[in-house]
Amino acid sequence: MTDLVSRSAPALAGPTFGLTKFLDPLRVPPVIRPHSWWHQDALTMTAVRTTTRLHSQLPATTVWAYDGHFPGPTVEVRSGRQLRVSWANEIAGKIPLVAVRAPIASAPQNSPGFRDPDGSLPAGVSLIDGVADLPAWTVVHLHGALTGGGNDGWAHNAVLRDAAQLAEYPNQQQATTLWYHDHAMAITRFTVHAGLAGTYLVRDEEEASLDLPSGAHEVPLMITDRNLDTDATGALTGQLLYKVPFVTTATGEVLHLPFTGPFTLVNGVIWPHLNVEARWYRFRVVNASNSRFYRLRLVDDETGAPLDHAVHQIGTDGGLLPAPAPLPSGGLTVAPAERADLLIDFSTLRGTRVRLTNTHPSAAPEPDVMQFRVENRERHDRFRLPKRLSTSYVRLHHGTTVPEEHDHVFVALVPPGSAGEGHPQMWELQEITDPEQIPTTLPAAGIVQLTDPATGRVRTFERVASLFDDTTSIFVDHGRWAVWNFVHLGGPAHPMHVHMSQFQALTRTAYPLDQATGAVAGFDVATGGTVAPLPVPGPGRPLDPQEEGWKDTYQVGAGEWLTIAGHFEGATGNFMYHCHILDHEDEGMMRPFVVMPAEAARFHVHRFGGGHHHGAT
Ligand SMILES: [Cu+2]
Repeated sequence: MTDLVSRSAPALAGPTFGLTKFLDPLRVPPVIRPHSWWHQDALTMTAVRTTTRLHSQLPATTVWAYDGHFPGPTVEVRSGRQLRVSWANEIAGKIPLVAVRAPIASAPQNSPGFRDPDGSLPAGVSLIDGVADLPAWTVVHLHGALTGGGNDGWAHNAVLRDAAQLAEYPNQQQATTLWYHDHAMAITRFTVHAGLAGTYLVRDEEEASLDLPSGAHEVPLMITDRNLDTDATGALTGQLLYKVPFVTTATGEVLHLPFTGPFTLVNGVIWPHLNVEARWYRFRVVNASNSRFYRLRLVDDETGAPLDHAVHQIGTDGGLLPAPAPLPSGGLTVAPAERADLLIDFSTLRGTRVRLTNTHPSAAPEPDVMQFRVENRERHDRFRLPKRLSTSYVRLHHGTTVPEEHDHVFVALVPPGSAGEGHPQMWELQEITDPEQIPTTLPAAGIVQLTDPATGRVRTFERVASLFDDTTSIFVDHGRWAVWNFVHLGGPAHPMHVHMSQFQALTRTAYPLDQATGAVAGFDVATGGTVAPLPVPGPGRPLDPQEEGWKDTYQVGAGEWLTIAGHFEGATGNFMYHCHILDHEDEGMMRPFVVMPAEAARFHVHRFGGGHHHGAT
C-alpha cells in the first residue's frame, strides 16, 4: 500500500481521486420507440468506436457504443409486437482498453493507473497478454428476452466488423426492464466493459393501467464501475483501465480476480446528479457492471440518515411485483445483470439533497453512486402508490402452480481450488441411478452426494460437464417446466442467469460452511467431492418479496441451495446459462442447454437428458 500512496499525485488523493462528486448532470440515453408507428417493426442499431466524456474534469474516453451512445439508446417496445433488429458491427480498430494485472496485496482495484512515476511497472504488475489485440467481434444478447436460440446471441456466433447479426424479438412477455449487451465468447468481460450495453423496456396494458410516473419522471439508471489510467504526471487520462488483482496458487497458476473499479458511473457519467421535482419518480435500475454488487440505499446528503420510507420496489428482472415492496433493511442488493424497478417519492424530501449510496461491504473507496437535488417547490402529483401492481402475477409452488411433471437440472457451484482447478467452477450434475456405478471410495473428483430434502433419500451425482464445450447434457422439451437447482459448495457469490425464460425462486436452503476452508462442511475441496452425503440443508435466508418476483438472474451465496422454476415455452434452440460476473462467465462458468420439441427430441441421438440416449452414463 505504501508505494501506491507515494506514487499517487496529491491531486489524486482521497476516495474520488481528484474528481468532484455530483458535478455533472445525469445523462439520459436517447429513446427509440419502434412501435410508435404501426409499420415500424424493424430497426438497425450500429455499434461504433467513439469518444465520450465520463466526467467533465476528465479528457475524453474512447468506448465501443451502440449508435454512438454509452449506454446505448433505450429501446422501448410494446408487449406482443415483434421487433427485428439488425445489430450492425461497424467498430473500427482494436478494443479501447488497457488491461493490467497487479498483485492482490496492492489492492489494485482501489486506485487508478498502474505505472510508477518514472513510467516503469511496479513489481508484479504486467499487461494482460492479448487484450490489446482484440478486434471488434460482437454478438448481442437481449437479456431476459423470450426469443429463439437463433436470435439469442449465442456466444460463438459473434460477427466481425462490417457484418450484422439479425435478431427477432417477439416481445411476448409482460412489461419489464430488459437490457441488451455483448456476449462474445470468452471476451464478454472486455466487450461489455468497452461500452456495449443498453436498456430495453417492454410496455403493456397492465403497466399502463397503473399510471406510473412516466416521461421525464421515468429514468433508466444503468450502473457500472470503471477504472482509469494515469499519465506521467499522475493525472487521470480518461483511458479505460481494466486492472484486476491476481493471486498465484500453490501450483503456480496465476488467477485473475474479477474486475471492480474505483469510479461508479450512472448512464456513463461518474457520480452524476439529477435535479428532480418534489414528486414521484420511477427509476429503471440495471447493474451492468462486470462483477460489482451494489447494496443501494437512499440517504440524506448531509447527515447520511437513511431515507428508506421514500423508496419502493415495484418490479424485478422479469416484470412487475404483485405489490410494492419496501427495500430490505440495509439496502437493496443488486448483483450484475439484475434489474430493479424503483419508485421514489421526493415530495417528502422537498428542498433537500439526497444520494444513492452503495452500502455493500465490498463497496469502492467512494461508495456513493449519485445525488438527487430535490427542488424546493410543491408539486401537484396525482400519483398514489397502488396497493396492488401486477394482478396477473401467480406465485409458483412445486407441484401446484409448477406442474407435477417437470424436469430437474442440478448445477454445483464449486469453490476455487476444487479438484486442482484454480477458478470457481460450475459443474453440471447427473444422478447416478445404478448403485453399481457409485464409486466405493469417497471423496472422489466430481462426485457429490446430497440428501433429498423431500424424501430423505441420498442421491449421488456425478459431474458430467464443466466447461462450455463439454458435452451438452441439459435437454428440455419445448413447453415443459424445469426446476433448476443451484447448489453452491463454497466460494464467492454468483449471480446465476438462465437464458430464454423468466423464473420464480421456489426455495432457498443452506448448508453450514467449514470455517477453515470456506466450503460447505463435508465437501473436500482438494479432491472435489463430498466426503459423505451432505445432510438435509437447513433453512436459508428467507426469500424477500423482491425475490419472489419474475426473475432471470439470481444471487446464490456460499452454502446456499436455490431452486428456481421456469417454463420453457415459446422458443426453441441452443441457449446458455452462466454466472453473470462477466469475468467468471468468460473463465468457464457458462454452459449450453437445448430446448426442442418433444416430437423431434425422441429422434435425437445424444448422450444425456431426454430423448434417445446414446452411450452409458
Ligand atoms: Cu460467478
